[in-house]
Amino acid sequence: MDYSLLWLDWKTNALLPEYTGRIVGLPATRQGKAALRELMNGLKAMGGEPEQCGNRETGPAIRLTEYLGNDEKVTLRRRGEGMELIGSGRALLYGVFHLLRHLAMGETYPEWESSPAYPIRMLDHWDNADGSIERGYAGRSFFFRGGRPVYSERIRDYARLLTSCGLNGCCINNVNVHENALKLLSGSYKKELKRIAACLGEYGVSLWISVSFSSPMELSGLDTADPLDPGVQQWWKDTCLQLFTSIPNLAGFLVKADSEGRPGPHSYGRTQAEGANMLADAVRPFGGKILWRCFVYNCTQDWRDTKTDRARAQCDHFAPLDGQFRDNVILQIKNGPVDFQIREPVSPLLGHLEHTNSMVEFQIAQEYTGQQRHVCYLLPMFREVLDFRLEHRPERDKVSENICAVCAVCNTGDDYNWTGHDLAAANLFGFGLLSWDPQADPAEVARQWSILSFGSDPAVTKTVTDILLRSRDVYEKYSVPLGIGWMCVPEDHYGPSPEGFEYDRWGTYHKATHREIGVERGPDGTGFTEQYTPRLAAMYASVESCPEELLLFFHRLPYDYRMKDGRTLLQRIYDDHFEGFEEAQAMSDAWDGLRDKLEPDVFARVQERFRMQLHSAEQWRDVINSWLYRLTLIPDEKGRKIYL
Ligand code: GCV
Repeated sequence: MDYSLLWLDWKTNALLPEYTGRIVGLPATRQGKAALRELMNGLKAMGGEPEQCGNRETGPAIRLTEYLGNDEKVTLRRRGEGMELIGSGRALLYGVFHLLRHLAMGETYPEWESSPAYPIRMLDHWDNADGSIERGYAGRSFFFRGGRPVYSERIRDYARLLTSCGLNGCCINNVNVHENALKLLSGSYKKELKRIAACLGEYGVSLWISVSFSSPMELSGLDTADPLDPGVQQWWKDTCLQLFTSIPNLAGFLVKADSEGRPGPHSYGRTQAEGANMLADAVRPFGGKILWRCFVYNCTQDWRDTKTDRARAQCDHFAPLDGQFRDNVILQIKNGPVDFQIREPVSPLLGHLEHTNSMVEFQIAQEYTGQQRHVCYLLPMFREVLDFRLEHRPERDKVSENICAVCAVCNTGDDYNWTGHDLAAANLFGFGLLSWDPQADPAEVARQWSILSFGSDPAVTKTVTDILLRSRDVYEKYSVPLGIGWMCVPEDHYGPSPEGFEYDRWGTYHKATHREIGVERGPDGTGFTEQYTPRLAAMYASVESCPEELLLFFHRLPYDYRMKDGRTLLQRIYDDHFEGFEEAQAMSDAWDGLRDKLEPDVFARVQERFRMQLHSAEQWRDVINSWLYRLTLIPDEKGRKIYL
């Protein structure tokens, strides 16, 4: 096998309790059977010798009790001296993986009664038909090769990984749908898709595909894709009939429309709701859903235009449409108002949709957070977003209570370790657990992941957990300061380039001069703060009450502005950059201390990533500090070396 099994390796020193020696119960469904197989194989991998006893219960055992249906609620409870797992086939899968995880960590009776917080918990792949991955940092696609989808055993193991951490959906192709990926709709790859869907389905994972809004033109030569055109509507209905009837596990479509050059309803003078609803009507007979992205903004802005603010765009476009979307449309909203930066406020749009389904889109592909060469554990950020109180509706105030689904742009590829950086797999595992339970504790998730991935040596667990939990703050310190965003190299988005985006069309400006930096987003500026409810709007609008980590997201300030601890803004930025690099060095040293405690190849792979991270962190420190020093001519109070 040319890939690892990540946390499903089950190599552990755990002492298995007696009841794990007998398995009772004969699940009838494909998913139930998969659960039984996983249980047997998992226990064997842990050194057990489980015996399958049919339905005979002759002593302490694990009993699998399967209910018919598709419900995801799972119960694990003590039964005499043994355990019982109760649920539908797919719920048994979750139960089995939960049990195995906890046995592997040495827990004897991991009782659990749980339902996932959301019915849709999925990963979005940005895989292209040619096998490349947009913003992919872990090799090439394992879904596509040479222009078409391909089935492989790896997809089965991928489905196992997803289910084992609670995920149940996967969109296999890029939201930017080009070339052969267009044909996923047309039936050309029906056989391949069917095979992939069946494989995912055995593990309770639904297949989704991204489609282009102008498919009727691109695939069939229609002269319009206008959503109100009866010919277009019929085209989508016919296409969906073909597709959904041949692929039973297809859940629906993900659509990026009117975004970054992609076609959409705006080209025909129609609203986003009219566009989404037309597709929703076409998939409805098959129980399908439309995930409609809200990443709609002007990406051809002139940097001299001081009126337009990209942060405002999503609310401006979608908030007025609340209530106009069909009930099988879910608006997919990036966690922040701009684009997956290391620090952004929560997207205000998440609060505005009272009568429309919405979901949060996170990104575990670390596009702006170190590209899986830097360690950056994102669960603390995701928890902050899910816990954020929007203050729109007291009864369901938090983001986590306002949404009906979650997804993350995926960080996997065909690298041996799936995620490029071994430690980046913690984001995949953690996102799964968090999507099941938005209250999951990032520290506990990190601890579990570390034990399951690297074994139970407490020194390893402590070091790995510490590194993960510090990593986001460290990355933030040496990279882009105080919420200002961007400052990375255009195109590949890796490494520092403080003015790289400044005179370009993307609307991501900081407008730094020798006196001040930042865009004013309060009522006297772009008015973005007004998209929040009044208390939050006032909090962000005032420099005094704005959270300091977001200061330069919301405000334009002089470099001698005094922070709460008395330092100037500029000194804070200098300090963060020096400290951030030193802390990255400390994380790398901590990893070096594990040399004798880990498998040599794992140790070496991560050590190599730390080498890349330190090189890049040093660049970030020096480029940002030098740039600001040259701009302001204000020296570092501590007299440290700033390169010129
Ligand atoms: C898939 C950013 C990325 C693009 C990505 C886009 C999106 O602009 O750089 O690669 O396209 O977001 O989320 O649609």
